[in-house]
Amino acid sequence: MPRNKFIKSKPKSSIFILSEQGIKKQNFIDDFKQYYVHLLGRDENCRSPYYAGVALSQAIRDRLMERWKATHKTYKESGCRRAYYLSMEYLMGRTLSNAMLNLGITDTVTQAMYDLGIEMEELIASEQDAGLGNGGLGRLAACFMDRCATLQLPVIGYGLRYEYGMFTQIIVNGEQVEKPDHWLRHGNVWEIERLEYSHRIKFGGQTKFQTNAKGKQRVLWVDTHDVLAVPFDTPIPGYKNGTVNTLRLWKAVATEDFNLDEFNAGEYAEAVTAKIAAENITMVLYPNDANENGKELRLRQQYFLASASLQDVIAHWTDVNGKNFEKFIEKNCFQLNDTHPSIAVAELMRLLVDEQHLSWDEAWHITRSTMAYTNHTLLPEALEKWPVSLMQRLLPRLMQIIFEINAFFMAEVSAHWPGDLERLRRMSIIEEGDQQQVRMAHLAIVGSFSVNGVAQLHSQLLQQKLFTDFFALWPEKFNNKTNGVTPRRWLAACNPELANLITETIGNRWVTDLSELKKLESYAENPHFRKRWRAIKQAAKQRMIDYKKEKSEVELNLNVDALFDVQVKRIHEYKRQLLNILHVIHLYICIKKGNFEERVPRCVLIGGKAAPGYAMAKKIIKLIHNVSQVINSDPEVGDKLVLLFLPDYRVSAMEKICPGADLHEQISTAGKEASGTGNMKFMMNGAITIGTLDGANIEIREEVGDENFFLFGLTEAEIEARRDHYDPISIIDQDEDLQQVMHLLKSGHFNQFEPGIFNDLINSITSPFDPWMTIADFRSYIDVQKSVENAYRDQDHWTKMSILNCANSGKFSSDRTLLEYNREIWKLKPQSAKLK
Ligand code: JN2
Repeated sequence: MPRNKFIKSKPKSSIFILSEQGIKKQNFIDDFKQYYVHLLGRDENCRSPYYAGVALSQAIRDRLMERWKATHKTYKESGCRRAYYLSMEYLMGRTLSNAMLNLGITDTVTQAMYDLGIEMEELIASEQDAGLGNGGLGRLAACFMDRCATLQLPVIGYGLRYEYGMFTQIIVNGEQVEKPDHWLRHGNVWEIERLEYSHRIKFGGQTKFQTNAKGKQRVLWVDTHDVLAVPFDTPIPGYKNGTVNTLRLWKAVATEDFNLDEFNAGEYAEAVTAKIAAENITMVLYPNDANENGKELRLRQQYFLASASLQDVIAHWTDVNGKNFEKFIEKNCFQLNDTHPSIAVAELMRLLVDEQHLSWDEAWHITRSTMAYTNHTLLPEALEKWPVSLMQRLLPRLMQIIFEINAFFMAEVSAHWPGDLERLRRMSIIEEGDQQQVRMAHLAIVGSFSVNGVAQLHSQLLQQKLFTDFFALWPEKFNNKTNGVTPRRWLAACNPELANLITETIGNRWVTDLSELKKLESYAENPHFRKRWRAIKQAAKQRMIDYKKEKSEVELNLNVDALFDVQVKRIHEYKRQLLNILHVIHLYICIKKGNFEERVPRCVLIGGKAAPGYAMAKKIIKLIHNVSQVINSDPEVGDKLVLLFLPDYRVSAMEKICPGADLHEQISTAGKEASGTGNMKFMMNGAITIGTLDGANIEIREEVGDENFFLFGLTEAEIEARRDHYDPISIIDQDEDLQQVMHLLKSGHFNQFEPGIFNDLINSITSPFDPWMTIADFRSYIDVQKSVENAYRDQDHWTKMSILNCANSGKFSSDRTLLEYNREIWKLKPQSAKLK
């Protein structure tokens, strides 16, 4: 698409070059007033902090614009190699405070607002979370965007601009009720619509073969129902480095002619219905976390993302290089965030063969050299499969291409293992059966040059279990990239008190080089430093208490000296919130029996959303609620034990929670949690982990040392060895504490007026087929929880452990992760953008 068509001749003075807006306090005050009064039309009678927040965001966005443009120009002029992150989810959270931090203007702006009598905290809190993601995978994508900009890597994030993000969770009588999150209702100051870069996406129709004058056969995809993909760009500022990268989210819009055809035929209602169907594609984020549901609309979303993003890259390429694709491989790389965008493998083939007229072999070489795939789960129920019949109807050309890719691939496998039909069946991209299905992970592996897991154990299990055949065929494709999180949001911004103490002690280089935190280690021995550390931790706990009390209708017995024990994440059986509850019930029994002397008061906080269709997860929430009602209202329990469910857990809630946590629960069944990233955020903020040998826990423990990590439970190998003779009933029989807990649960003590509601939960954990083997880990969990208390009683020692956790969290910065992605997969050169 030609750019800037409306400019006919080369102008003498470019209308596009503005002088940079100042970042002095007075400039902010002026701009703020300008936006508040003139753009938004508000005056002193407006009491809502929302509009002030918008006015300030506008003023800050202006300051990003020049840098954004300069970055763009730098990338363009250098013709550098670029990577594209394709993800169905970006869980960005709030933008304002992060933007100020990265521009280095937090103090100036806070002061400017103060002069105007405006509380910065309130403005920050008035911003909606951009909740375009479910959990780990979506938040990781957001951390990666931040880090790429900080490392000055030319990476564009591609995703979908959902009108409705992750639902808001409210709790009614202990049950989760989902409320739609219409986050765009009041507009979004951070995005810029770029109609000029729209693309057309095809659905349905049929394919036709055509032979051209030279006798070459081509495939035409015709009679399609097209939808326009319109990009909305969000600036992603690097940390104080002048770079501003782009997150490009696609919105589905009905094409005009498509509507007009029907409209002209007098079918007005049909035309409107078709318009709505088209625009439905980006209406809502699927809230399924790690479960696939196989809905047609989801496949539409996936193809929409893949096609729009690839067309965008190819349009940019042909703009500069015409039809010459020789150097395409050198300059481009696509990272697939799980299999959700993996239809991109077939779509790139289609674009190159059908539209750019490359040969199959050339196109396949390009595809296989530019695609890289990250897997984020080992759970079989989360592995995507699409019925061939659905794909044939919705994406007929893509289905042909997938069959063709598979035919070539099957030939490759046969050549490697002649006559091994069983292996062919296992490895095929097409799963045979009552209904044929496309295995998206196989498509992703076959079409990529790199396949990675997100923690050492996870990557190892991918190679040894899930994808063993593929590993045997292409060992060189497989690699590990342990996850990381951005210390800017997860320490500098969310815990400024601790961040200031760290900076005061070891300087500020840790913000961009987290391994610097190691220097804190020696201060762990310093009593004065420990005292200050503890005071900050206590203040954070107090803030959490105040926040909670403010929101709660009932009187809460919260004590700042209690051990704050936190588990916040999606509710899922494999994450074993149930194990946590069994422990809480055990403590409750101890108190009721008068066996609580010598024990430490504890406040257990649990938060998280359940997928709306996941009945067991919803029951777990109800159980937490009911247990907490019994415990929290029992005067005999008092402040010895408090259990709280935190409704509507999301990014901005985590920012409040992680500074105040003492203990963090990462207690999944070994081998089930791919990595976990909450564990990294808590570690940075000086919480100590109680956890199994699962996901990134293993590496966290390696970094911080056994003595600063509370380990319990079976290993992955032990879990698997136990499975076929697992007998939870006999474990219960042999453990008096567990017997009492199960007895109380079964007796209906926590559901006196709701008989039988927890039977499913009880049956699942007492079944010999319980995949999560909760009962198997009970004893070691309870015992280690006791040693947690012993450690906590010695506050000085605990503080030392806390400091050491923070000091050794350097590995878990997304800087390290991205440097690895870049060194081994993307191979990009950092580009330093210069402002004129
Ligand atoms: C995921 C993995 C994940 C999914 C999410 C359907 C499915 C989906 C599929 C999302 C949807 C939406 C596969 O559980 C792991 C964590 O251990 C890990 O830390 C993070 C980041 O690597 O990824 C999580 N996986 F509609 O979120």
